[in-house]
Amino acid sequence: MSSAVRMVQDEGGGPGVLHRPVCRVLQAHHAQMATVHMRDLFAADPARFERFSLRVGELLLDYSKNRITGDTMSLLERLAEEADVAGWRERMFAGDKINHTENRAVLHVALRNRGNFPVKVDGEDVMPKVNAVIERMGAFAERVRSGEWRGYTGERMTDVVNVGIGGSDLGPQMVVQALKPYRHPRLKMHFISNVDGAHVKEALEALNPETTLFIVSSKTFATQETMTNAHYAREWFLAQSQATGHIARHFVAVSANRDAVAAFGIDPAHMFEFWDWVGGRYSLWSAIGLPIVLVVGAERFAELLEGAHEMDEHFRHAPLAQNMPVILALLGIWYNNFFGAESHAILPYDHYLRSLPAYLQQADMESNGKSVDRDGRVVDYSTGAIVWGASGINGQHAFYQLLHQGGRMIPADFIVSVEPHTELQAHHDILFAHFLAQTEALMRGRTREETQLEMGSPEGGSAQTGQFVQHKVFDGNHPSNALLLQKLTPHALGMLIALYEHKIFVQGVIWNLNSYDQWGVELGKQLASRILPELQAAAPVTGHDASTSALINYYRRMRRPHAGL
Ligand code: G6Q
Repeated sequence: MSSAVRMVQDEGGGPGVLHRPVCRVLQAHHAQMATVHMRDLFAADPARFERFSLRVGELLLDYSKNRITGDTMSLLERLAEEADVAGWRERMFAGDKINHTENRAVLHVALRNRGNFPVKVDGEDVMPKVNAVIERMGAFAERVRSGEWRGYTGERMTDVVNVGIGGSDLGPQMVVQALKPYRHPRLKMHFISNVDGAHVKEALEALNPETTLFIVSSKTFATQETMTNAHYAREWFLAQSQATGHIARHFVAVSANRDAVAAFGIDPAHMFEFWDWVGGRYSLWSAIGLPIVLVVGAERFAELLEGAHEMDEHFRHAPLAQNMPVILALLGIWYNNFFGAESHAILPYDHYLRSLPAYLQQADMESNGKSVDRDGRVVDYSTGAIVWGASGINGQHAFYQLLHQGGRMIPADFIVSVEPHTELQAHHDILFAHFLAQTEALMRGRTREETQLEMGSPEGGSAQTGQFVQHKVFDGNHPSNALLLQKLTPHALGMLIALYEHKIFVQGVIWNLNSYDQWGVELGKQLASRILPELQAAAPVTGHDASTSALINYYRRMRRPHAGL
């Protein structure tokens, strides 16, 4: 095992929850389990699926294809207990400022609190303002959807452009894509995030300013990429409409910064508010979800919130041993900290969920990609996994080779719906068969004997000498979870996203991290603001390392002359 993979140390001494006594026991248990093959676990226990699967509403989790026994799960549950997952969970739901480095509560759960029970921040119940914004979003969306809201020439809106990045882009984009079957027939949704001018240019090329509505989505209203694109969009719009007075009908804002919205020229009456206790990557349930409401309507958005709330209730009240987010989190800890797995794959077998891996990549890696614990100490165990993935069925023809025979442990979540959105049942059966085949192959593998037998068969080509047998052997024993949705409805999607949010929360608690700040994104921003004027400077630049200075000077020499210089 490379030293870069920091697992629980034999000799404790360092800080952190992974030095709890139960970790020693887990480590000893890992030593036993390391050589156990799941094939044998299944052979020994016909009830393994019943034992290691769990249903919450329309979501089924089969976690039987993991390298676990009942003992593994009991020990991991003890770890969750010792780390006080239950206590931290209550602190989050109660509005405590668990994001201590920013002195903020973490209350995305309040945004979908469909029970409407009071949630207090600094003694104030936030529910009235949460409900008021949801209502305003619904009313506004209805006006746009019905065609009552008209552009400056009296036309109905046909296109909505969300200008935002990171948490103000990935969530709504993923959900709008996932819920495409529920979309409004007239409104087309576009997302502009990249400050590469090609993104905004290409997106606007096909649009008509008279029928385009812009949502400038930025919590801070100061993000350089978003503001650059928003200003460009404003110029593009004004180039045709000619009057700043028309902006009011074509630009709305989603932000926590009223003054900056007004300074941009958007009427604060057309601003949808959210609050500092909503983290960017947890914000799709807030006004940041406005594109979702516009595309699928207020009722469907409410269903999305209700699904998330159902998962919140499950997470809050189910015992740890039958708690879906807790189970997923503990399995992740098991592989990360005891087997040394470095990454985790998200593999949706659903065309509409193809952006889920990118969404979860931010949710997870920005939350738990940290190595300083809540008490400011550098940890000596590994934390957030590298989350990656893509549409599973396409992945089979691309990167699955490495999953099967690359020799690494890469735990994977397979996500699939029982009922498709199209009437193409034959397609869906094929998709479903492949999902099952992959999880079975990863788990079982194919032994040398089985391979030989197959190669000796007429299909396998008996003429072959057998020198390639080893190439066709699959070790198997690769863990995977299967998450089955009945159908990809707004409700099921809400449950699924909340499931992962809480999984991330639990892992953060066990690793003793603050999952809700993101200091790691700051340094690059700071340096970019220094470098930007240097790119346009008249004299050669020094003062960076030799590489950075040389690259700046190369760019200065080689770029097109700037019109403004
Ligand atoms: C998410 C992060 C980050 C943020 C973007 C956009 O948790 O904080 O992705 O959402 O940087 O920020 P603004 O909404 O302030 O533009």
